[in-house]
Amino acid sequence: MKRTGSKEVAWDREEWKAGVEGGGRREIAKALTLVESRSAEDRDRALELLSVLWEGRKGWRSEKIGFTGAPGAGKSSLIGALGKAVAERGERLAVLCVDPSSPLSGGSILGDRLRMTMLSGYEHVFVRGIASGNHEGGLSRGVSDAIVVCEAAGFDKIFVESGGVGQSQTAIRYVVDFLLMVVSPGGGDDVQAMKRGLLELVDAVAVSKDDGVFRADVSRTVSDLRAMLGMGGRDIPVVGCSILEEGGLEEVEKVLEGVVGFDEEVMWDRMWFQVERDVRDFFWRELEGDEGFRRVREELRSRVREGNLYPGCAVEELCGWLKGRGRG
Ligand SMILES: Nc1nc2c(ncn2[C@@H]2O[C@H](COP(=O)(O)OP(=O)(O)OP(=O)(O)O)[C@@H](O)[C@H]2O)c(=O)[nH]1
Ligand SMILES: [Mg+2]
Repeated sequence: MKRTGSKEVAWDREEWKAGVEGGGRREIAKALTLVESRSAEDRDRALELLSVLWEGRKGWRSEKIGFTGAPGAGKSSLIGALGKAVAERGERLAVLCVDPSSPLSGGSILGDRLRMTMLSGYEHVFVRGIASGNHEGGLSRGVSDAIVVCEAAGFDKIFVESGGVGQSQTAIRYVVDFLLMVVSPGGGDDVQAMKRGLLELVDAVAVSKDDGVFRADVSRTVSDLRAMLGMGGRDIPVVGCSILEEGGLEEVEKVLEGVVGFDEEVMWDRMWFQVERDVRDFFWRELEGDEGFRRVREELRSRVREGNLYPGCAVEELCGWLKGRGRG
């Protein structure tokens, strides 16, 4: 494969594979930049690389833990504290921080969002911001690809911090083995999470900032959450913790040990779910690019809005229009 510009870069996927599998920081970073790239040529190469890495997956054993929750909930702080404990035990840790809002920033978004300076001194800890949603496959494809690179690189644990808003809070469900939700005390995060269905997706909840003036709010939030979960018949751990006073961190670690022995079948189902969802999203985006479709959709939407059309009939009409379009 040759590049037609002035800069001709030799592409040797076996060399890249060996680099990633060798676990070198620079090689891993380079591979992550490649899988994030928006260019079509890079995408071809990225998929080649991911495919050869994927062939070796039988030997992988990274535990993948996701951290989700509203902006400012304390995700990064908790990752920093837990990561430090992991690093002190000598385990290799990769931290991926998903930033859907700035797909072009690549690895440079660390700084503000990641308060993980406590991890910077460890040779065997790799921290990186990753862009998502910049090629076919939407939000979590980019994260999945980055995780495959990290798994191939042999990390014992991979922590993934979700973007704090909207879809990105839930999208990581499908790429991790265990999903922890971090909740700020007393701010109504818990109620929001329930309304949005996020509580149904997580494996455990950590209520942050269990220190100083927040302490009473934390214990109230913990019991509210337990009550809410109980009503839904869900019995998942809810623990309070503090980064400031380092309280409750061992409890959180214990909860995360639930990752061991996760269900392989569930993982495969999630992986395939992403494939189908990404294809569905592709078709929907294609449709939205069609002027005729947009016109019909807007017309039906207004009729539903004005009370002149039942939503179920709008489905029938839209599908009928699509079938008819196929016949020209
Ligand atoms: N008192 C106290 N403050 C905390 C604790 N954990 C986090 N904070 C503070 O809460 C704020 C947000 O923490 P982050 O860890 O950046 O939160 P985040 O969820 O990663 O935020 P985004 O990445 O922006 O979504 C910071 O000012 C932290 O210092 C805690 O245990 N106790
Ligand atoms: Mg953060």
